[in-house]
Amino acid sequence: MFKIYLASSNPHKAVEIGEFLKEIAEVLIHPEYEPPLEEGESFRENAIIKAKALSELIPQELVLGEDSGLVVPFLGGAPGVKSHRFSALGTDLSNIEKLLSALKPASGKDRRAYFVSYGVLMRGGKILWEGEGRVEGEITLQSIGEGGFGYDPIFFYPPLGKTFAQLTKEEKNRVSHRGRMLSLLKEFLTKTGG
Ligand code: ITT
Repeated sequence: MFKIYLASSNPHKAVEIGEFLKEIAEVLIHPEYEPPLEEGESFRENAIIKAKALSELIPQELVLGEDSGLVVPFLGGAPGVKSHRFSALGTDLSNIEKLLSALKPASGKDRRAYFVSYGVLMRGGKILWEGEGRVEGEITLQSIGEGGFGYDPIFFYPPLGKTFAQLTKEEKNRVSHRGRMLSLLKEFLTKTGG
């Protein structure tokens, strides 16, 4: 069993990641982790910034930095790396409201969007593994469903005919950007030998 410390302040991510890796790793939050400023211009840069911040605190441990977000081509890629702070208030509700109003002029085809999750596994400040997961969908006209977090209620996933907020944690992990990134990480960990 691996022990992996997650460089994140988002409890929803911790639950999804812990659930996904539970057979192979114990996923922990370090109480002294202070989220660094995410000043990178890419998901990869921000994932490295987060992993490095935690790795400096506990250099002997495995740490995972994850940066994710929603990319809407009609909006030139926004909210992208700024997904968490898209609206001035930065709450899930205000982010969703801002996105829905920005997409008012968009036709059906222009409502395409995809989620990205970039993961970086580090020990002692050195990258041991990195990988990316993506999932494509469409932005709905209004929120549907109660589960998940962030933009899940307005992210419609055509193969299942539901928004991410209508999926169970297991269903979301099976198809999501984070689940796809984590299955690559799991492959790496399995090869390395737990
Ligand atoms: P940490 O940086 O501390 O991990 P965070 O929530 O700020 O927490 P990010 O910087 O990676 O994480 O921002 C990701 C944002 O993208 C997140 O706050 C959501 O708004 C959105 N997002 C990412 N994954 C999502 C998912 O699975 N479902 C819905 N929204 C998601």
